[in-house]
Amino acid sequence: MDTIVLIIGANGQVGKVLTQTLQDKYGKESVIVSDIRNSEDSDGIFEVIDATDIDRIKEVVVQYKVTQIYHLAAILSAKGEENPLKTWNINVKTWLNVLEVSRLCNIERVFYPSSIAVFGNNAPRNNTPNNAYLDPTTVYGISKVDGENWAQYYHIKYGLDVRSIRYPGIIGYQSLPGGGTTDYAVDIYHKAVLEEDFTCFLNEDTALPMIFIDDAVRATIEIMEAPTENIKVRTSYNLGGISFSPKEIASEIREIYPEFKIDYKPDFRQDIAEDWPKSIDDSEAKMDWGWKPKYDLWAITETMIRELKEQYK
Ligand code: AKB
Repeated sequence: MDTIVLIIGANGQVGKVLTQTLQDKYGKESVIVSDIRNSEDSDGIFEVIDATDIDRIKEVVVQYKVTQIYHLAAILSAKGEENPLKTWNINVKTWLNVLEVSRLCNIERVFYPSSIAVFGNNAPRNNTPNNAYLDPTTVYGISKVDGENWAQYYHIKYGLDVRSIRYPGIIGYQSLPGGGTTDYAVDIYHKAVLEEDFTCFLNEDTALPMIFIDDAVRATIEIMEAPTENIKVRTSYNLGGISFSPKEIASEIREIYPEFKIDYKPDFRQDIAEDWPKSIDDSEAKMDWGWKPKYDLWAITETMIRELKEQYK
């Protein structure tokens, strides 16, 4: 059977790059791109889907004979705290709808993005293992723990082939992330290239796990392509890239922009970051499906600055 992919929540930071990569891989006619709002720069088949509406998801799946779903729609950690009940409702309901449609329509493979936000105060902060205790302190984190467990439930009970990664903060130049605690690590490059000062909402020493967008998208496709027997964790896999603090990223940026200035005004996102891991142990992803990150902080910095300079020209 030919692979027909549906991407839900495709207008976001991961969705944009994943769409392009999957279109290159399978052809534009085999990738159904969707989001709650139309996308002006969408190239290919686009369907508006409000993923809280299960009938609408089913309609598109049946119409295009979809075989794989990537469910990317979610409200992130910082934005989620503004309206916890709405965040819970959207994050959990959309995911349950995707799982149910996948079960009813015999979808072959489903992707679920989890996050380092699943960890809380009772997990080791350094090199946090895959099976560490999960007691998140944001509604986003709680919804992701819940989503991971539902993924495993559908796998055990119905044999649905759901695969999931816990993304660290993702750094990319293609779009601005919205509503996350790790967003500063994208904004900072924009300010540097515009030769403006940057005010960071985290303290200078707050280290968090991060990953470059190319690595994040490659990991997503690699886990989806891995042989079924290699996927041993059916909740979610830790995914490591690198780990750095605002002070460290600023110092890398100064290698290119020596005049770059940063100051620190921590807000409520500092509390969120303090409950998250500083670094991640992703040995299970490495062992089970061969995960290997490519970008270190210097490679990210060089690429971000080169690409953003082009964009701002
Ligand atoms: C966020 O900061 O909320 C996200 C995440 C780590 O899941 N980038």
